[in-house]
Amino acid sequence: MHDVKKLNIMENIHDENDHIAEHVNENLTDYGVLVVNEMGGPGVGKTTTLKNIIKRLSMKAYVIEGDIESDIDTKDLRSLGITTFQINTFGACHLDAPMIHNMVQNIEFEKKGVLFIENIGNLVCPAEFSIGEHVMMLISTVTEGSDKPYKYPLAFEKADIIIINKIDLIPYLDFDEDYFMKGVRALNKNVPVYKVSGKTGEGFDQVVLWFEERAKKIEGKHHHHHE
Ligand SMILES: Nc1nc2c(ncn2[C@@H]2O[C@H](COP(=O)(O)OP(=O)(O)OP(=O)(O)O)[C@@H](O)[C@H]2O)c(=O)[nH]1
Ligand SMILES: [Mg+2]
Repeated sequence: MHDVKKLNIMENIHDENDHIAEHVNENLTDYGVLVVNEMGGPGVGKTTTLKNIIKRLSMKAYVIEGDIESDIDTKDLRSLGITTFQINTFGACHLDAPMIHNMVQNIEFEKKGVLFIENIGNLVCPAEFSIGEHVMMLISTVTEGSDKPYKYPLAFEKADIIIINKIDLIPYLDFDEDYFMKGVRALNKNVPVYKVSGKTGEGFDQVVLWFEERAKKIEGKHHHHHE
């Protein structure tokens, strides 16, 4: 009986969250803004990836930084001239749609472009909550080990693009790419996977091309909406 009640409450929380997420998504689609939910464990290079993508991107970039505490990443991005907003959850292990909804109401999207949302460093909870994204970008690394798709399947299953970061460290590690990719493909047959180094910048040109192509689809919708 208790389990049934608990299940219903969890379902309601997810329904409510998904409803608001849909609203956020529609709103930003209207502005011609592609919304990217960036996920990955602590220290995999989420912020480093954003810096590498944004400096190569031909479109306007907006960033929302999600952290339990601190505004270290926000200060870092702002020092580079990147339009960045901070959300602190003070405990919660993931961002949710109401948090994003509240934040985007205060952002002036004066140009079309891409809104990158760096989620809380965590490979589990963020995968369970939609925050209005068009694209779920998962950052993985060669330093985490090749077994991560098998142990944290939901994030890999839901990803629209997967980045394997820190490839400059491959010579010092025993990352088994075949095993890793076998796990990825079992969960997500067609997801594009890009190997990059946030340190050297290797591989980011292709990632940026993918985002520019993906963002065009939003623009298309945008024009259509006003015709
Ligand atoms: N060698 C190497 N180091 C990297 C690479 N990318 C990131 N780092 C380093 O890894 C550390 C963490 O990078 P961040 O970009 O802060 O990672 P994050 O995922 O944003 O971390 P949190 O926001 O704390 O979860 C930093 O010291 C980076 O300099 C890479 O490709 N190669
Ligand atoms: Mg970060």
